[in-house]
Amino acid sequence: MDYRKVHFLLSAHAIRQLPAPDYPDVAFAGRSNVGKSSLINRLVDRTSLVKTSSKPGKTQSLNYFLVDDALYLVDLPGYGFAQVSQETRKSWQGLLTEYVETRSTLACVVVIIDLRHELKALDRELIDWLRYLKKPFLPVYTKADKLSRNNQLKNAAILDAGLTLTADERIVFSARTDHGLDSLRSRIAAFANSMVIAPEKEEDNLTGPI
Ligand SMILES: Nc1nc2c(ncn2[C@@H]2O[C@H](COP(=O)(O)OP(=O)(O)O)[C@@H](O)[C@H]2O)c(=O)[nH]1
Ligand SMILES: [Mg+2]
Repeated sequence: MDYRKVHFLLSAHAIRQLPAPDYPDVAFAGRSNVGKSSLINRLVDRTSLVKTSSKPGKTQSLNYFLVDDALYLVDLPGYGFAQVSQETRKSWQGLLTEYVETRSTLACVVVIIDLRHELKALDRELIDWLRYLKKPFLPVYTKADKLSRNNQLKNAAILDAGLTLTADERIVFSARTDHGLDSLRSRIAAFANSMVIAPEKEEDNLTGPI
Protein backbone atom coordinates (compact mmCIF):
# COMPACT_ATOMS: atom_id res chain seq x y z
CA MET A 1 0.00 0.00 0.00
CA ASP A 2 1.35 3.40 -0.97
CA TYR A 3 0.33 5.80 1.80
CA ARG A 4 1.59 8.74 -0.24
CA LYS A 5 -1.19 8.25 -2.76
CA VAL A 6 -3.72 9.99 -0.60
CA HIS A 7 -6.40 12.60 -1.05
CA PHE A 8 -9.08 14.23 1.05
CA LEU A 9 -12.48 12.77 0.26
CA LEU A 10 -15.17 14.36 2.42
CA SER A 11 -16.23 15.57 5.85
CA ALA A 12 -19.22 13.72 7.26
CA HIS A 13 -21.39 15.47 9.82
CA ALA A 14 -23.92 12.64 9.92
CA ILE A 15 -23.80 8.90 9.38
CA ARG A 16 -25.75 9.17 6.14
CA GLN A 17 -22.91 11.25 4.67
CA LEU A 18 -20.30 8.50 5.05
CA PRO A 19 -18.80 7.21 1.79
CA ALA A 20 -19.88 3.82 0.47
CA PRO A 21 -18.14 1.08 2.48
CA ASP A 22 -16.00 0.02 -0.48
CA TYR A 23 -12.72 -0.03 1.46
CA PRO A 24 -11.76 -0.71 5.07
CA ASP A 25 -11.85 2.25 7.49
CA VAL A 26 -8.93 2.92 9.81
CA ALA A 27 -10.05 5.61 12.25
CA PHE A 28 -7.91 7.86 14.47
CA ALA A 29 -9.09 8.92 17.92
CA GLY A 30 -7.48 10.88 20.70
CA ARG A 31 -7.80 13.79 23.07
CA SER A 32 -7.58 17.22 21.48
CA ASN A 33 -3.97 18.29 20.95
CA VAL A 34 -2.57 14.79 21.52
CA GLY A 35 -0.90 14.83 18.09
CA LYS A 36 -3.51 13.08 15.95
CA SER A 37 -3.16 15.33 12.91
CA SER A 38 0.63 15.18 13.11
CA LEU A 39 0.54 11.40 13.23
CA ILE A 40 -1.75 11.12 10.20
CA ASN A 41 0.46 13.54 8.25
CA ARG A 42 3.56 11.43 9.00
CA LEU A 43 1.68 8.27 8.06
CA VAL A 44 0.97 9.62 4.58
CA ASP A 45 4.23 11.61 4.40
CA ARG A 46 2.56 14.99 3.91
CA THR A 47 3.34 18.12 5.83
CA SER A 48 -0.19 19.41 6.00
CA LEU A 49 -2.79 17.05 4.59
CA VAL A 50 -4.46 17.31 7.98
CA LYS A 51 -4.29 20.69 9.71
CA THR A 52 -2.33 20.68 12.95
CA SER A 53 -2.75 22.94 15.93
CA SER A 54 -5.97 24.37 14.70
CA LYS A 55 -8.29 25.47 17.47
CA PRO A 56 -8.70 22.53 19.83
CA GLY A 57 -12.04 20.86 19.52
CA LYS A 58 -12.63 22.34 16.09
CA THR A 59 -12.99 19.10 14.14
CA GLN A 60 -16.64 18.25 14.54
CA SER A 61 -16.90 15.89 11.63
CA LEU A 62 -15.51 12.58 10.47
CA ASN A 63 -12.90 13.52 7.89
CA TYR A 64 -12.27 10.88 5.24
CA PHE A 65 -9.08 10.43 3.24
CA LEU A 66 -8.67 7.76 0.57
CA VAL A 67 -5.30 6.01 0.40
CA ASP A 68 -4.17 4.24 -2.77
CA ASP A 69 -7.72 3.24 -3.72
CA ALA A 70 -7.48 0.69 -0.93
CA LEU A 71 -8.12 2.23 2.45
CA TYR A 72 -10.04 5.04 4.12
CA LEU A 73 -8.28 6.99 6.85
CA VAL A 74 -10.86 8.59 9.15
CA ASP A 75 -9.91 11.55 11.34
CA LEU A 76 -12.36 11.41 14.24
CA PRO A 77 -13.26 14.45 16.38
CA GLY A 78 -10.83 15.03 19.25
CA TYR A 79 -12.33 14.48 22.66
CA GLY A 80 -11.77 15.71 26.18
CA PHE A 81 -11.60 19.37 25.32
CA ALA A 82 -13.14 21.23 28.25
CA GLN A 83 -14.15 24.41 26.48
CA VAL A 84 -16.80 22.99 24.18
CA SER A 85 -20.37 23.12 25.39
CA GLN A 86 -22.08 20.11 26.89
CA GLU A 87 -24.46 20.17 23.94
CA THR A 88 -21.70 20.15 21.31
CA ARG A 89 -19.93 17.37 23.15
CA LYS A 90 -23.09 15.29 23.20
CA SER A 91 -23.68 15.65 19.48
CA TRP A 92 -20.07 14.61 18.67
CA GLN A 93 -20.35 11.69 21.02
CA GLY A 94 -23.55 10.64 19.34
CA LEU A 95 -21.94 10.69 15.91
CA LEU A 96 -18.81 8.93 17.15
CA THR A 97 -20.76 6.27 19.02
CA GLU A 98 -23.04 5.53 16.12
CA TYR A 99 -20.09 5.43 13.73
CA VAL A 100 -18.07 2.95 15.78
CA GLU A 101 -21.06 0.77 16.59
CA THR A 102 -22.50 0.60 13.07
CA ARG A 103 -19.70 0.98 10.51
CA SER A 104 -19.32 -2.61 9.34
CA THR A 105 -16.03 -1.94 7.53
CA LEU A 106 -14.24 -0.41 10.53
CA ALA A 107 -10.95 -2.35 10.49
CA CYS A 108 -9.21 -0.58 13.37
CA VAL A 109 -9.40 2.40 15.70
CA VAL A 110 -5.97 3.90 16.33
CA VAL A 111 -6.16 5.36 19.84
CA ILE A 112 -3.52 8.06 20.30
CA ILE A 113 -2.27 8.73 23.81
CA ASP A 114 0.40 11.14 25.07
CA LEU A 115 3.35 9.11 26.37
CA ARG A 116 4.29 11.91 28.76
CA HIS A 117 1.09 11.96 30.76
CA GLU A 118 -0.58 9.60 33.17
CA LEU A 119 -3.51 7.60 31.83
CA LYS A 120 -6.67 9.69 31.44
CA ALA A 121 -10.08 8.24 32.27
CA LEU A 122 -11.46 9.08 28.80
CA ASP A 123 -8.70 7.11 27.08
CA ARG A 124 -9.23 4.13 29.34
CA GLU A 125 -13.00 4.32 28.76
CA LEU A 126 -12.56 4.45 25.00
CA ILE A 127 -10.38 1.35 25.03
CA ASP A 128 -12.71 -0.50 27.40
CA TRP A 129 -15.63 0.35 25.14
CA LEU A 130 -13.80 -0.87 21.99
CA ARG A 131 -12.98 -4.10 23.79
CA TYR A 132 -16.59 -4.49 24.83
CA LEU A 133 -17.73 -3.96 21.21
CA LYS A 134 -14.98 -6.35 20.02
CA LYS A 135 -13.65 -3.70 17.66
CA PRO A 136 -9.97 -3.97 16.73
CA PHE A 137 -7.88 -1.11 18.09
CA LEU A 138 -4.25 -0.03 18.14
CA PRO A 139 -2.99 2.19 20.96
CA VAL A 140 -0.19 4.57 19.94
CA TYR A 141 1.82 6.39 22.61
CA THR A 142 3.00 9.57 20.94
CA LYS A 143 5.41 12.49 21.55
CA ALA A 144 8.09 9.97 22.55
CA ASP A 145 10.78 12.45 21.45
CA LYS A 146 9.94 14.62 24.47
CA LEU A 147 11.21 11.94 26.85
CA SER A 148 14.54 10.25 27.48
CA ARG A 149 14.80 6.63 26.41
CA ASN A 150 14.52 5.55 30.06
CA ASN A 151 11.40 7.59 30.68
CA GLN A 152 9.85 6.35 27.43
CA LEU A 153 10.19 2.79 28.69
CA LYS A 154 9.00 3.67 32.16
CA ASN A 155 5.91 5.61 31.03
CA ALA A 156 5.00 3.05 28.37
CA ALA A 157 5.05 0.31 30.99
CA ILE A 158 2.78 2.35 33.27
CA LEU A 159 0.30 3.01 30.44
CA ASP A 160 0.43 -0.68 29.44
CA ALA A 161 -0.46 -1.67 32.99
CA GLY A 162 -3.27 0.90 33.17
CA LEU A 163 -4.75 -0.30 29.89
CA THR A 164 -4.02 -4.00 30.44
CA LEU A 165 -1.87 -4.22 27.33
CA THR A 166 1.30 -6.04 26.43
CA ALA A 167 4.14 -4.18 24.72
CA ASP A 168 3.51 -5.87 21.36
CA GLU A 169 -0.09 -4.64 21.31
CA ARG A 170 0.81 -0.96 21.07
CA ILE A 171 3.31 1.34 19.39
CA VAL A 172 5.56 4.06 20.81
CA PHE A 173 5.64 6.89 18.28
CA SER A 174 7.01 10.33 17.51
CA ALA A 175 5.92 12.60 14.69
CA ARG A 176 9.18 14.52 15.17
CA THR A 177 11.61 11.62 14.77
CA ASP A 178 9.37 9.08 12.95
CA HIS A 179 10.06 6.64 15.77
CA GLY A 180 7.55 3.80 15.32
CA LEU A 181 6.37 5.01 11.90
CA ASP A 182 7.33 1.85 10.00
CA SER A 183 5.53 -0.40 12.45
CA LEU A 184 2.51 1.92 12.46
CA ARG A 185 2.31 1.65 8.66
CA SER A 186 2.62 -2.11 8.63
CA ARG A 187 0.17 -2.66 11.49
CA ILE A 188 -2.44 -0.46 9.80
CA ALA A 189 -1.96 -2.28 6.50
CA ALA A 190 -2.38 -5.60 8.30
CA PHE A 191 -5.62 -4.47 9.94
CA ALA A 192 -6.90 -3.23 6.57
CA ASN A 193 -5.95 -6.47 4.80
CA SER A 194 -7.67 -8.57 7.44
CA MET A 195 -10.98 -6.89 6.65
CA VAL A 196 -12.89 -8.63 3.90
CA ILE A 197 -15.24 -6.27 2.12
CA ALA A 198 -18.31 -8.14 0.98
CA PRO A 199 -18.89 -7.59 -2.74
CA GLU A 200 -22.22 -6.10 -3.73
CA LYS A 201 -24.83 -8.72 -4.40
CA GLU A 202 -24.95 -9.56 -8.07
CA GLU A 203 -28.68 -8.91 -8.30
CA ASP A 204 -28.00 -5.30 -7.37
CA ASN A 205 -25.97 -4.83 -10.52
CA LEU A 206 -28.49 -6.23 -12.93
CA THR A 207 -30.40 -3.65 -14.85
CA GLY A 208 -32.97 -5.88 -16.47
CA PRO A 209 -34.13 -9.48 -16.88
CA ILE A 210 -31.65 -11.91 -18.38
N1 LIG B 1 7.47 16.98 20.15
C1 LIG B 1 6.39 16.53 19.51
N2 LIG B 1 5.35 17.35 19.28
C2 LIG B 1 4.26 16.85 18.66
C3 LIG B 1 4.18 15.50 18.23
N3 LIG B 1 2.96 15.32 17.65
C4 LIG B 1 2.32 16.49 17.71
N4 LIG B 1 3.09 17.43 18.32
C5 LIG B 1 2.71 18.83 18.58
O1 LIG B 1 1.55 18.84 19.40
C6 LIG B 1 0.65 19.88 19.02
C7 LIG B 1 -0.72 19.29 18.64
O2 LIG B 1 -0.56 18.48 17.51
P1 LIG B 1 -1.78 18.14 16.52
O3 LIG B 1 -1.26 17.12 15.56
O4 LIG B 1 -2.38 19.36 15.95
O5 LIG B 1 -2.80 17.47 17.55
P2 LIG B 1 -4.34 17.06 17.38
O6 LIG B 1 -5.14 18.15 18.00
O7 LIG B 1 -4.46 15.80 18.16
O8 LIG B 1 -4.61 16.86 15.93
C8 LIG B 1 1.32 20.60 17.87
O9 LIG B 1 2.00 21.71 18.39
C9 LIG B 1 2.31 19.57 17.32
O10 LIG B 1 3.43 20.14 16.70
C10 LIG B 1 5.32 14.66 18.47
O11 LIG B 1 5.36 13.46 18.17
N5 LIG B 1 6.39 15.23 19.13
MG1 LIG C 1 -6.09 17.68 14.76
